[in-house]
Amino acid sequence: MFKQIELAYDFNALEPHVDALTMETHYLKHHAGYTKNLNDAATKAMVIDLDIKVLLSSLAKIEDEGLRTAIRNNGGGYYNHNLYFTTISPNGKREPVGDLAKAINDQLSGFGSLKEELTKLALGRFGSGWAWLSTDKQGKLYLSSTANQDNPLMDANGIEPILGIDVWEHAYYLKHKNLRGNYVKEFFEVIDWQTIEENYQKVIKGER
Ligand code: MN3
Repeated sequence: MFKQIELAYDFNALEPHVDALTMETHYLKHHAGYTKNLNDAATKAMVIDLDIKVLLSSLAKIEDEGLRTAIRNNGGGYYNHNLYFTTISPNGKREPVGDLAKAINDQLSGFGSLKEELTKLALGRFGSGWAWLSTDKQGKLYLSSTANQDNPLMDANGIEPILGIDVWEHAYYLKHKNLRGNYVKEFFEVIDWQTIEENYQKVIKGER
């Protein structure tokens, strides 16, 4: 069984940057839905006991096309939101820390430039999708965006996301309507870079 992560904060804890109704709907409806649908499809495909990362990086092994698509969409939705909801918090570090901060400075010309590039990817994604900061096991950073609930794990090339910005309209429409740029700007105000540094360490130490 795949289990939705528990939130470490209340739905209203990220106000005024992310509103309580968006948080509640996103977690209790969208994320819970992906989780349930993943469990249903993974049970039928007999992959319910696999690690989610292994499952997402080996989708081609699922022979039934309908189940493969269901697991890609809902497994992506499950994993992506487990990451999303843990990388935001009401009182986290608002700037990169530790080895990740150094890597961002060395490889991506610093935090300002990272923010700019990620924002560009988030706003440039047509329709629904995600913008990602990822790393490989050597600590090399990558910026990318994907459509739908796809993510960098699905490329099966050893690159793992450590931060994802959800740009589906359900992530911002209740508060920001069509203004995705306002949402992305506010989202940076609730990112917890301590958690993302921990994600980075887990990948380079092979613990994820
Ligand atoms: Mn979402």
